[in-house]
Amino acid sequence: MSLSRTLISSLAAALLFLCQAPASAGQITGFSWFSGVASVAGTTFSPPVAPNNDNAVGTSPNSIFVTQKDYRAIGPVDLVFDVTDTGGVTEYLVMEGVQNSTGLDWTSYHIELGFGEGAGFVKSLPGDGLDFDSPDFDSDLDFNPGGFFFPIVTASEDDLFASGGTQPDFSFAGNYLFHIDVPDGITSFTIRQSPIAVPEPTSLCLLLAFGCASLVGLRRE
Ligand SMILES: [Ca+2]
Ligand SMILES: [Ca+2]
Ligand SMILES: [Ca+2]
Ligand SMILES: [Ca+2]
Repeated sequence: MSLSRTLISSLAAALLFLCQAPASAGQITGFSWFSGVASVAGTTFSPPVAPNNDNAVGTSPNSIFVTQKDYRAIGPVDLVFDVTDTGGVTEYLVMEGVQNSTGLDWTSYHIELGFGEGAGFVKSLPGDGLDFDSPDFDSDLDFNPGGFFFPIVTASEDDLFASGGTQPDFSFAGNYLFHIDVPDGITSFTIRQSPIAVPEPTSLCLLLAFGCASLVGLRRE
């Protein structure tokens, strides 16, 4: 067989394979992350074992695993996922480990859905199909987006606020868990996450010092 015929045969076989490859709705095909305040390690995802499982009750067997996000300062981390568009809504369980290396205690944690990253981040709209298992939130066996540090969760379609506790400086939680619904009609989406900290100790000291100085000033008048 000549080289050109071999090449054509190989191309034909490759095209046949691509045409026969099964497509899954909302299948995640790529991942990247953006942040000026943190590092992200060990992110894995597999083809969904149960595509089009919206809206199944209970923990989704489709999963995204982020081993660790290590925050060095307060600010957002944008996890951007590429997805295929094939005809349904697939629900994923997102599992993350979160390290606080910011030098500050956190009082709450905010997770948002949207598109793009950094200054170009655009919030997901109500009713666009991309959501935190809204409106039923019926996969709440693991509805624990703030790990064991934050037991109180306020959920809406595109926002999760976890609070009611403190994640101390230099601590790690390996069980940030939440569900997302990934629809058709998009080529990518973003999970933005931001810790919220108590005021910096230096700022508090400055405020206290300013307050004391003011009182001294008042007493002298
Ligand atoms: Ca939405
Ligand atoms: Ca759902
Ligand atoms: Ca939904
Ligand atoms: Ca569900």
